[in-house]
Amino acid sequence: MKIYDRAGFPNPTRIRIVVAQKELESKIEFVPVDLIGAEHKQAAFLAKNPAGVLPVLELDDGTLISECTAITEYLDNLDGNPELTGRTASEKALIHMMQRRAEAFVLDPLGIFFHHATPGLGQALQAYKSPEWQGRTEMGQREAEKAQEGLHYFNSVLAEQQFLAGDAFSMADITLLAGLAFAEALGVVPADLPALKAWQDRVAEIPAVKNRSGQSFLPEDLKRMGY
Ligand SMILES: N[C@@H](CCC(=O)N[C@@H](CS)C(=O)NCC(=O)O)C(=O)O
Repeated sequence: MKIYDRAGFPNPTRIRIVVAQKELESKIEFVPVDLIGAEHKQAAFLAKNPAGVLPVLELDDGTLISECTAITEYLDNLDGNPELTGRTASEKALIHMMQRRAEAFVLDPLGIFFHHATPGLGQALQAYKSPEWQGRTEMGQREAEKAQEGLHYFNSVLAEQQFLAGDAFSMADITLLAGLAFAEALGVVPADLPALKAWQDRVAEIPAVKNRSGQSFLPEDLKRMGY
């Protein structure tokens, strides 16, 4: 199998954690995509994923799977023990509910904030930016605030339970980890979130999160861009 990705970006890192958790490193070839050079917007990559985003999983028979949740479902089910996406009907439902909340409440608004209210990936990749959003104006700030409200919500969930979907580490935790790391890179994490912080420290000790197939959570690309 091949995974097309870019070191350290939030969504590729989600899948690196899954690969590490499922001990699939030896079965996967990681193919770096030049995201800063807009390789993912060229015809060859768009043929693999018309959404023009990373990561993408390519199976040995040529089947292409994009979207982190779909890739996670596939990799998690290969060994017949879907620990990250749920073994029972109710586990599956709760994990998908909480992971979608982590996307909708944190990752999605941060993506809009990053792309429209900050320099984002740069002029070459983002010729269009909402003009009224430049300079972190009110509209952009609203997206950052939405993500902060989301982090407060997860703080309240984690004050009651160990992990987002109950008492076991799951795909939902991985999505929130990526969201929180993105929020840290953008400097928008609220100060007083003790349960969220305790969860972050706890989850950081999970071997797959520690190792995550060699990827850092703060992309060198973003550091170079001054984030
Ligand atoms: N919903 C997608 C999101 C993927 C995504 O937005 N990936 C980012 C990297 S973190 C990307 O490729 N961005 C490039 C761009 O927006 O041009 C998923 O779950 O895989």
